[in-house]
Amino acid sequence: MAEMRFSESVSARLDGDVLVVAIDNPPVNALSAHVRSGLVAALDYAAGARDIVGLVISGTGRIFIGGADIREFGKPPVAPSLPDVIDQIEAFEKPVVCAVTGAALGGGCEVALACHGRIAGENATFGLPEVKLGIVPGAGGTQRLPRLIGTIAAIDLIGTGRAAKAEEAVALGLADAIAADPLTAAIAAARENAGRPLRRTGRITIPAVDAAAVDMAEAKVVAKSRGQYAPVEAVRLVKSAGHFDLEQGLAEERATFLRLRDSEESAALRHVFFAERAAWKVETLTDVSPRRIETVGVVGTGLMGSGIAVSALTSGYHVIALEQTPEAAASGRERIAGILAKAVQSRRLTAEGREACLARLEATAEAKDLATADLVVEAVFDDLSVKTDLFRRLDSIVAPDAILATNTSYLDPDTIAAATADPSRVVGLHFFSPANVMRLVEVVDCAKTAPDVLASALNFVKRLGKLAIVCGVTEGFIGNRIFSAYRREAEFMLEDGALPHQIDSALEAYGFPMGIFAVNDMAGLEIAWARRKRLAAARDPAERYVEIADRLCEAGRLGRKNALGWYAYPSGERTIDPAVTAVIEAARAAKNIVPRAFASEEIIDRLLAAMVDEGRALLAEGIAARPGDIDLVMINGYGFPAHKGGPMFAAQKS
Ligand code: T1G
Repeated sequence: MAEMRFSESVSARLDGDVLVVAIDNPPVNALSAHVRSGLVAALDYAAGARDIVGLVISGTGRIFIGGADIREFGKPPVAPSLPDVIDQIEAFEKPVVCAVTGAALGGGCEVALACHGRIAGENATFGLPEVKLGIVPGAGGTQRLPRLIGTIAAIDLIGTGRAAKAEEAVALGLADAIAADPLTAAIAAARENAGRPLRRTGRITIPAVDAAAVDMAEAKVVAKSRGQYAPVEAVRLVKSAGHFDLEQGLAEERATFLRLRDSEESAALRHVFFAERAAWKVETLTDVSPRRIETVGVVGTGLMGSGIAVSALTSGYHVIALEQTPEAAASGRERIAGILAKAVQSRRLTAEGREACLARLEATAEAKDLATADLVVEAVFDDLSVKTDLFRRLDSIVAPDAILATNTSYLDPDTIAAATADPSRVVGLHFFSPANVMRLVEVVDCAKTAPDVLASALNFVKRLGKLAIVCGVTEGFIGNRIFSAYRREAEFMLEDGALPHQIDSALEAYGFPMGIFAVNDMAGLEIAWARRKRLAAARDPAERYVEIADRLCEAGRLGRKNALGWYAYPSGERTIDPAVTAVIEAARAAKNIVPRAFASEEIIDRLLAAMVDEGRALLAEGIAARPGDIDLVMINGYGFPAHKGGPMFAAQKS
């Protein structure tokens, strides 16, 4: 039978006596106004057609439904509203079954929850990621999910926003079954249920649970929320589903959703969402084809190199890890195998996955073995002559079209590139440690980097599942330049009257997982100390310079590794150390500074202002392309709270 069209994005065909509705709204099948009206039109048609016994909802393309259309937020609402469409699905007198191929997210998951049956394709995922956008589900998710899978599991999924894969969804009771051909299975299920009493999710009674278990699940979400409202509100709504009837619960959910949708937190997280997508769009790269990368060489298997190797292996690349001696190569291989084993332990990788990774790994002490690499990333000691020597050698070993990447943090990649015969194939890939965990990679577009080399580097980072931010050449790139400015300002405040723990607790209350001094202690104080000593001769004597950190290092306080830094760690716990306070007081006295009190708000304002000034300088110099890129660097590399949108976004708000 011919195709029926219910709106520009919703069509249907008849499979015998079942109406099979298809949503086609690229790129992610969001629930835009014409999708909602199309679904209602299809339901109305099926209700009036006597020979139709049931209905199937499916999505064309790789995503079932990606959720509400985020671009409609802030615009006047257009009827029918999603909650109305969903109520109509649940109340429909004929069975409605969804065939979920790909992701059912947010409103897409809520559509699925309201159906009378849910068949998952093998690649299906179900998730309510709203808290990641600073909102709560707004079309019944917090009320229907606990009815289907229980309060505890619903708190976990909604509170974290994580998606469940098909097998987990079936185990939880979120999906009824997995089918290789979900459409055929859903059609059969609709037909089978015709004329029978339907299982309406909203009518299910939530099984009673132990209050202590609920408290524990809630505490887990709260602990991770870092001061963000949405997860806490989401948990409250899920819990309330046990006390309210559906109608009351939906009304409370809607009210909370509308309140949070207009919140600063949600505006910040939406900014982050769109900035993440914009980051990949590099103007100079339209119509540039990337080179093929299958085999990745990693030079150096220390903490950084082994992390990069693991990341490449788990993303399907062949990896050749180079070390200086066969012994070092063997222990590098062991280090990599160790990280993979931990990933298996924490269930991020299967045992077979680990075996497959190890089968794709070659560890060698022979540089010539890198001849087959399409890309070589160096992660050796950050010393200019070490790196230039290495690049000179690599240049004559790898194929002429292979790409050479440096992971330097502070050296000039243009100088490193100049050691090669063809600097156009050199690019910077600045990973953050531990590289198998941290999502951010600054992709450094060097003076001579060819466009297709830059495009290949971006493609590589994308396949690693990480976030690439393109940046120009400058000392410290985007992140470390801002971090230095922010650290300098924090140290000015120490001299002016604040103490490390006051600054750290202001930052932690703002949403950073750890304050700047605690972070420095973690990273170790000696690298920055060595750098300050190196730069001392060139420093302008008129420039304000805080010596406190130098005094601490001279006193042998190098951070967590020796249990003494900005804090003391007598039993591993961070504690305020009067000896540090004494060093700070002496520094103030030496400069005749009369200390004054700082409120948390002023601390944050000054640190933000320092970040933003440096950010503006980076934009003016053309090092960063967009304010959003700077926000993403600080969020993903330096712990800036995503729900504040990053420093550039936060400054624009205040
Ligand atoms: N609305 C509008 N545009 C969207 C969108 C959405 N929900 N999701 C993605 N896009 C755009 C995106 O900006 C990009 O555009 C393009 O689609 C491809 O995206 C009532 C309140 C679905 C897993 O949070 O997680 O439902 O840059 O590059 O890697 O309770 O997009 O090409 O112009 O990310 O294949 C809940 C958000 C909404 C899902 C696909 N849903 N999206 O990933 O492609 S709130 C979400 C994603 C809600 C109800 C409520 C991912 C994806 P452009 P992409 P992808």
